[in-house]
Amino acid sequence: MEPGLYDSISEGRRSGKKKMAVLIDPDKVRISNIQEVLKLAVEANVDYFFIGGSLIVNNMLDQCLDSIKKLCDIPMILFPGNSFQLSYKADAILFLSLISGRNAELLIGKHVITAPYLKMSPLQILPTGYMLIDGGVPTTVSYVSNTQPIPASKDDVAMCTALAGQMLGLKLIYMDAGSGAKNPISTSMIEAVSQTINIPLIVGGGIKTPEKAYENVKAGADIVVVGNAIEKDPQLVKEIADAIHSVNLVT
Ligand code: 1GP
Repeated sequence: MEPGLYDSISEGRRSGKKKMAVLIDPDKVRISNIQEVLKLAVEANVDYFFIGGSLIVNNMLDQCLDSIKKLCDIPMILFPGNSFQLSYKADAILFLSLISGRNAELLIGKHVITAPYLKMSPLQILPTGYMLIDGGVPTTVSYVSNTQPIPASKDDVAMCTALAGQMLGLKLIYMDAGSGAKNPISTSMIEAVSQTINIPLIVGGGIKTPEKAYENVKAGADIVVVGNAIEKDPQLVKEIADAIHSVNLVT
C-alpha cells in the first residue's frame, strides 16, 4: 500500500491523536448548502471528508469533489456504496469488505471487478473491514447489502469480527450503525473492539452530539464520522470537532 494518508491515520492511532471525518452524501447536499458545510468544516479543523452514500442517484460526485478541492486541502476519502462510485478527483478510497455480513459479493466479489480500475487510478487504497452494527432502525446499507447487522449488545461478536478482519490483513476497521441510526454504537462495544485490535478504528452512524463524539474517542475510536446531524445543522460541526480534538490537548 502507498504511504501517505494511511500513515497519518495509523500515526493518529499510535499517538492517540483523535480525528473527525465529515460524511458528505452528494445526493443529499445541494451545492448551495455544501459551501456552508465546507466553510464551517475548514474553520473547525475537520480532518477528513468521507464522500459517499448507499445510493448515489445523481451525478453530483465530481461536482462535490471539485467544490471541496476549490476551498481547502482536507483529504477527500471515497466511502463508496457501490463499485460505480469512483472518481479520480478524490485522494483515497475506503476499499470496503463487509465483514459483518455473509454476502460473498460484498466480501470479495465486487472487489475483483473493481481492482483493475483501482490499480490504474491515482487513488490511495485503504483496505477496510466494514462492520454494520444494529442501530435500532433498518438502514439502507443492510437492505441493499442483504445482510444482517451485528446485534448492538453483542460486543464479543464485534470483537471477534474486527480481530478476524485485522488477521486477514485489513488495515482499518469501520464500525457503522448506518446513516441516521436511532441508536449510535455503544461505548462498551467501541472499547471492547478498540482494545482487541491494533489497527485504526473508525466509528460512525447516528452520532448527533458533541458529548457522544467525545465518549466515542475516549472509548477508543480513532476517527469519528458524522453526516446527518451536520447536514441538518451545519453549525454543529465546530462543537463536535472541538469535542473530539479536546482529547488531544490532554497530556
Ligand atoms: C454513516 O457513519 C456514517 O455511514 C455517518 O452516519 O449520517 O448518521 O452521521 P450519520
